[in-house]
Amino acid sequence: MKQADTIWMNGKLVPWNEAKVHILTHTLHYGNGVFEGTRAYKTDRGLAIFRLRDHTRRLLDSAKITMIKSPYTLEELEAAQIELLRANHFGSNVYLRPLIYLGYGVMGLYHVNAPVEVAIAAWEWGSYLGDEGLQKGIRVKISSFARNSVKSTMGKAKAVANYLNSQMAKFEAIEAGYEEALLLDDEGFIAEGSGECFFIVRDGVIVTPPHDNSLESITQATVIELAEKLGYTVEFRRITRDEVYIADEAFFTGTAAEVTPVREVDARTIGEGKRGPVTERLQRAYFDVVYGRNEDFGHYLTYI
Ligand code: PPE
Repeated sequence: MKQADTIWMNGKLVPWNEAKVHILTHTLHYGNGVFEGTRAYKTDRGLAIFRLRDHTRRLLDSAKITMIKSPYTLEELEAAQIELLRANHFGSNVYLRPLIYLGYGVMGLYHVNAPVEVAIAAWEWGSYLGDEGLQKGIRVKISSFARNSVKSTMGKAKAVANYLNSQMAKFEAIEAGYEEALLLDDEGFIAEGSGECFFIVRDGVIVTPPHDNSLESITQATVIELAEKLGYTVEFRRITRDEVYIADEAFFTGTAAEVTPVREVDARTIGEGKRGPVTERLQRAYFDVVYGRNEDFGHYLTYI
């Protein structure tokens, strides 16, 4: 992560190194906070935030789900993100991380009296799973951890606490020599990656699991929209691990991961063991959109 000049905290731009919290910050102890991950790309017309409105809306939806009252409106939060990018002089693509959290002042689990704080950081961030991963595909392990069950957590919220599950799965996969984890739900069907949505391609049909146990991914929605425009059939249905093993292609999507091909899952080579043709087409189409090269999708970009 490359340090920037300032971070937006509760309405003010503060120097990067001074964006601090008290040790009794409620979220730090009990995990109720919500965040977003949004990218801004260096287009030919300057820096542009991809799907700012959708990410900001999901941030507020996450807060609603976890009973946190945002002190800022959708419009104010959007303006803050734009202000932050204008104030910092970024030389390359940027990742934005808004966080609504419970601050210092109340201890104990009953959280509604804790002060609500908002911070937005932005930094230059390259490819999430490596440049080589984007081109050649990555090796993935199905996790021994089931994805957070809907019986006890709320996966539609991009909530801080949901990421302990992701973190443990990621650690396990890396420790085992893989690059990313793929989590099953508590019934054994594919849920999502530790921080990505998952797709397979079989006989030219693109398949992705429904959102029963996963985040409603904005990148997934974009890729589906692109795939349908390109004439592909897209199915939203459950996928089992053995179907993944025999898929022609597989890939992850996410704001950070963008469109990352998967070349191996649990020592089974997927397709030809490299980025497949459908994945490559979708990946190219995705980059055309985020870099402002596809006018049909211009409405998804907020130029700074
Ligand atoms: N599932 C999970 C669990 C998830 O965290 C993400 C994003 C997605 C799906 C894809 O959602 P979307 O970005 O709307 O397409 N993960 C973020 C966190 C990455 C991180 O390590 O931090 C991201 O991609 O920004």
